[in-house]
Amino acid sequence: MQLIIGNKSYSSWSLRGWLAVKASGHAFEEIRIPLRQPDTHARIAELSPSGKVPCLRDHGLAIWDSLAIAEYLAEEVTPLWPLDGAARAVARSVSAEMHSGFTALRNQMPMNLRESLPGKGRSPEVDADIARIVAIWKQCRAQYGGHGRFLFGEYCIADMMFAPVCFRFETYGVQLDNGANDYLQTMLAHPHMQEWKAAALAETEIIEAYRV
Ligand SMILES: N[C@@H](CCC(=O)N[C@@H](CS)C(=O)NCC(=O)O)C(=O)O
Repeated sequence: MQLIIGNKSYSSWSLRGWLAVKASGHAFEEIRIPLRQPDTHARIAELSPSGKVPCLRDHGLAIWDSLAIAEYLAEEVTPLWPLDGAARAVARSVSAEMHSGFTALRNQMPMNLRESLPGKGRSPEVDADIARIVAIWKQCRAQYGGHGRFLFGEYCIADMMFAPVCFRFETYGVQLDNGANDYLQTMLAHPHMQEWKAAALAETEIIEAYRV
């Protein structure tokens, strides 16, 4: 199994796909292609049908787009989604909402693990995105979290979809109340998040487009 990803400092979509493969327990080869370089497009296009990362390659099959990668892995590793049907439906809903929305937050607070930018990137639109994310986190944990500390109790794909937001909140110093902050700290302490961050901190490329 191979996973094609971008820079760990900047590629939020890659993070989601990478977390899903890590959670699946599969051994995999990581192919890291730095973004926004003269050869980036050609290198990704050779391996990924969409020309974007992440892309998973397994037994000759290419699976692209972070959510499709997570779904592919979830078909064989049941615990990647909540076992309860109602919880699973809501987990899929918030994952899809994250996947297709939050444009202001995405654009104005790009993921950037190697910088500390407290207070930057804020606007009324970003604040509305943050408020919606906090509401999702609280509602999921209150309704489906049980005794676990993740959105649906056990760590699942929904948490992976919000993982880049967690790094963004850390970089941009977004202040959260206790309930939301407890979830943020739970995510930031997850061993896979720590592993990704350590590798990001060891990167050296600087991409201006991801700096605000
Ligand atoms: N919806 C896609 C988005 C993938 C995406 O936009 N990836 C960016 C990097 S984070 C990319 O590959 N860009 C290509 C480039 O910069 O050349 C997913 O979930 O995987």
